[in-house]
Amino acid sequence: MGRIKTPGDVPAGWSVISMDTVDSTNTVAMELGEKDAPHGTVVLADRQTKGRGRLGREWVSPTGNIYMSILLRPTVTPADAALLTITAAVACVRALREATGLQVEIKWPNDLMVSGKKLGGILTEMKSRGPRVFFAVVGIGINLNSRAADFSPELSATATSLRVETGEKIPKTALISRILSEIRFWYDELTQGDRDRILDEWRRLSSTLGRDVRITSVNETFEGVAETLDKEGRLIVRLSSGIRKVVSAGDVAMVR
Ligand code: BT5
Repeated sequence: MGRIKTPGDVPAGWSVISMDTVDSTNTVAMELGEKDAPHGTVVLADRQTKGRGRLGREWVSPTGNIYMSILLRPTVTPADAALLTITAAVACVRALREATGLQVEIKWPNDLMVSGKKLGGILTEMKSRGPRVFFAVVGIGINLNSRAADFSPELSATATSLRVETGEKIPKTALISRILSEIRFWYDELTQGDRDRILDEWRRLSSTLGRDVRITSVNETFEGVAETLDKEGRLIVRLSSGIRKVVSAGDVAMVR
């Protein structure tokens, strides 16, 4: 499986498996989940050959950025699992803001944005057993050291990196430790603490709420105002007719 190294600071009881090249850290972590690897196993890679986004999309994964997946054995129901993405987004944005001072924001449901461009994304996958989540994998990709010229012409209009935004090369290990400790804190809040605190923090860190948005889901596209996030992590959108729609999956584009 490649060399194993531990970044400076990993939350107590968690462990890190670090590899040079993998197809996808999410795929590796899902396989480890099937093999009874413990809660808190973190899979890190320098690059991915088949990095994945949602709905079979590609996550472009050259060397120098963060690709990491965390295996969790949560005591939540599958219906609550959308909150894992919400929780991870809060953790990542807090860590990124603290580390860089950049105004990183969350675009519902899983985008980490800065200056209106995509800095990173989260992909949560899970395996259920009966009414429970047997395990979940939270995958995080963050563009750290890509330069503007490294992005394909297609991505350069929509993607950015910490290096592009700050003009500096960003050390990876310290940032990973910071993200992991935030994830641990907010994950404990989700499973044992106050969920409203996570939702409030998400609302505070989001660029989506209060905006005119266009929602594209598997079977429809519509526009409205993104009003709030509900307790299950769904987006509530008010149409011009006044009707409110509850969106549990889809893509958001800012209209104005
Ligand atoms: C995501 O999907 O944003 C989830 C990305 C999760 C990636 C991590 S890396 C570690 C772990 N292992 C994996 O295999 N995946 C996770 P989605 O919202 O569907 O966005 C995908 C879209 O983002 C693509 O269709 C492109 O338009 C764009 N994109 C692809 N690569 C990008 C990049 N490096 N930076 C910015 N945008 C990118």
